[in-house]
Amino acid sequence: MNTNLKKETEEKLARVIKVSKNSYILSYSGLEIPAKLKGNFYEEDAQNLPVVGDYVKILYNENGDSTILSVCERKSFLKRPDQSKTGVMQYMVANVDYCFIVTSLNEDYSYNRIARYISVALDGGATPVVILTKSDLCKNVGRYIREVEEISDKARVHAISALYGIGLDELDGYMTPGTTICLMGSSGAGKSTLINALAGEELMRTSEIREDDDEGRHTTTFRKLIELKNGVSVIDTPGMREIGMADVKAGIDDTFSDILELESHCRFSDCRHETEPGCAVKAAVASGELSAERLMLYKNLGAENTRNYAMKKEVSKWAKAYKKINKRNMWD
Ligand SMILES: Nc1nc2c(ncn2[C@@H]2O[C@H](COP(=O)(O)OP(=O)(O)OP(=O)(O)O)[C@@H](O)[C@H]2O)c(=O)[nH]1
Ligand SMILES: [Mg+2]
Repeated sequence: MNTNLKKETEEKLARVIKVSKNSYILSYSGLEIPAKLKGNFYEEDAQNLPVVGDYVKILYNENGDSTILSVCERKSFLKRPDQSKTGVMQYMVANVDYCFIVTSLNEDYSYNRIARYISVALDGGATPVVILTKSDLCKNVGRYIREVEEISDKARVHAISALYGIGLDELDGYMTPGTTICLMGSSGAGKSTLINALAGEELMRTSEIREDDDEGRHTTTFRKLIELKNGVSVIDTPGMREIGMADVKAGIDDTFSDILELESHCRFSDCRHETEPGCAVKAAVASGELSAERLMLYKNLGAENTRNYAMKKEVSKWAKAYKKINKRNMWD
């Protein structure tokens, strides 16, 4: 009797491995356990709700749902605007050390998209690592590696073939116990195949890219944290069609720090690098030091970020007001 009482009242630490609507699966003491949020969470902003990778304080219940009491401070936190472009944010993962940006070396490869993922990872406090997959299908791997290296000096890059085991040893350095790695990228890029190769066993389902149909084309359909036998945690995520910019200005600036450095030499501190005299950025483009495409990408991502961020702020203002009205009505 007394032991049961102790179990119900003592706070324990667990980690979120899966989220589906209002229910959670946690890793606790070597077990996968179901959990629900404590009632007061419903007054919180969406960004304060638990996401995959979060450490949470719980009341453990061995007979059913445990209760999540609070979310521990996050070491990193990755977010993007929801694809519906309504200003709602999607909070993806927390406490990730490395964000593997998985891109296959075929038509999936996009300089623009990689720059977006790098900005999101840097903004959220994770180290971006670009993994160019399916190197067995590509004849000029070196050219792609050099191009990715030019996107940002903050990102690392590796070319691999999970199918033939090429380049996987380059990833050994990330595989230290206690490390958390999340994998992000388009559907079919090879995220789950890479996890299986790193794990040395078939943990995740993988499949050929399907054409868009009513059932969608994703093989992985939800985010999940998997604890590998070597003590590394990996988070598999469903393929993303696009990665928008919102509330990640610091990450964009970090990715394009070379342009920021040039900006600091412009005559006017609010220079927009258009027609202003004494513009160091335009001068760098003219001399060939900076490519016009790179400058355009920096400007476009910044403008998109400002637009989406303004929408996000508006939406959270309305969400707060809505919650307040609902609460008042409850007591009326
Ligand atoms: N040739 C080649 N094919 C690969 C390689 N890695 C993955 N594939 C193939 O690519 C297809 C898609 O791989 P998945 O691992 O399911 O892709 P995913 O990124 O997890 O896709 P979603 O779960 O839909 O987001 C499968 O048919 C894999 O066999 C590789 O290194 N070389
Ligand atoms: Mg997958």
